[in-house]
Amino acid sequence: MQNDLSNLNDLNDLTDRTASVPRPAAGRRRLAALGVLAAGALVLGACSSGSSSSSATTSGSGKTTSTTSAGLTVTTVPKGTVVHVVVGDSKGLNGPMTLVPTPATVPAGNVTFVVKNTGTIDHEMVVLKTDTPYDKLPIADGGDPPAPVKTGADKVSEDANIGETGDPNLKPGTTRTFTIKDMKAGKYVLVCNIAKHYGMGMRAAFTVS
Ligand SMILES: [Cu+2]
Repeated sequence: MQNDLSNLNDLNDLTDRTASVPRPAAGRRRLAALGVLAAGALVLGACSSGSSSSSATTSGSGKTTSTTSAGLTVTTVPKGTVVHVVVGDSKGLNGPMTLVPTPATVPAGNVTFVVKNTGTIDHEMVVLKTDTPYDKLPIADGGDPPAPVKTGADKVSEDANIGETGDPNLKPGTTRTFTIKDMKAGKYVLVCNIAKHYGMGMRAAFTVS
């Protein structure tokens, strides 16, 4: 194989070329898909998901390590901005919970969220596109997926969900990464929408400038 995949530029070069080939060989297609997953920066027609986010296991620094079909290990840093989000608690449902993004304001474009659960119970992180202040979202939903309920509401609506850590929830001590492509300038709210967690403090303002 002529291509050296030891750095991001080469991987992107290969991905770009592959994307322009009408019917790439299976191996190359898989390689291209890996590139998209790793870089979180390209959209190929082959993507069947309607979601704008992708996920991969990372080291916690935003770097993604993938092993190609050729057996090469490729470490890439996603294009765009990396936001580290720490979700946590110290007493589960018996104490306050926190969700802290750093930085809380980023430039428009691709944004990779590296979410680490430093708490004692499962958490998640959901990005909502809303102008409502982060601590004023109505707790009017319940169930999974969340839906409006007349009594026993313990979640906020996820109608404005544009990206999330997804299933399963993050176990204590684990980290998960996902990228939202082409985030537009505006106001967002980051929440953990596991039952009761939003109300117990797992919410933060997030701005794209
Ligand atoms: Cu939580």
